[in-house]
This record gives sequence, structure tokens and C-alpha cells, in this order.
Amino acid sequence: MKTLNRTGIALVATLLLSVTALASEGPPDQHHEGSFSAGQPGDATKPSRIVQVTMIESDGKMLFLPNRVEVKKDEQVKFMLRNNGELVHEFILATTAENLKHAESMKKNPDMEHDDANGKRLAPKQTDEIVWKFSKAGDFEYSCLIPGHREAGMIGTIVVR
Ligand SMILES: [Cu+2]
Repeated sequence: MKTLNRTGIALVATLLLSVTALASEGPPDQHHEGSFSAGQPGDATKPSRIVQVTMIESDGKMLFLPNRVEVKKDEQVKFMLRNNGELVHEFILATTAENLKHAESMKKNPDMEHDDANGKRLAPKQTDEIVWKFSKAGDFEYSCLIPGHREAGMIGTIVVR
């Protein structure tokens, strides 16, 4: 019986190892790897323009204040984030196309955690910050990708010229 148990444990351990190996050999999860669609992570030792962004809930809507930010190409911005709502919210900086794709995958996995250079998840009353260098010109956005929140109004536009 003891031998059998040991064999069983060894089998489970082997299976776990194979699963882990498969997971790490799979294609990289796009939003957690390498390049970012809206520019690049900033350098906190260099000067940044401060932009305060507050997350609020009001009359059934969920909003970012402000919901539009204009940036000069190659400008570095420090987003000072504050969640003033009663719910958890996110701030994910990307192109609209990337955020929509990401939102689809969050519908399948709503508890997906974000602690990427281009995104933060904030508990109610929590503050956080993101330093970002807008090295690409174009139209970008910040959005909360928790299912239903983007639809409720949590989108902000970023114009980089
Ligand atoms: Cu939200």
C-alpha cells in the first residue's frame, strides 16, 4: 500500500511537472510580454509630466476623470491613479484594438490579475502610479477591462502628436 501511494505521488508530481513545462513553452501571453502598443514603460529617474486620473462611479456609470489626455510624442507622463469608487477598477494603457481583445479574454477569466508596466488594478480607495513614455504617435486609450466597466464608461482617450 505504501509503495502504491508513493507511485501515485510520483505520478502526480510528474504530471504537474509536464503541465508546468507545457505552460512555459506555450506562446507568450501577448499582454504580459515584451512590447507595448502605446509606447514603452518610462524611466522614473527622469522628469515626467504629472497627470492625475481618478476612477469614479456615479449614476450607474463608471468613469475616468479626466477622460482625455493630450501628449507630445516622446513625452514622459506619470499617471497618478486614484480609485475613488466602491469597486475594484483597472487602468490599462494600450490601443483600442488591443484593449478590446484583452477585454474578450477577461470575460473568460474576470479575475485575471494585472501588474504589468502598462496596467494596474486598484482596490477601492487605493492609489498607484504608472510612468510611461509615449514613444509612438497615435491614438491610444486607457480602459478598465473588468467585464462591464468599459461598457459603463471607463475609457479615456490619449492623443499623442
Ligand atoms: Cu472598472
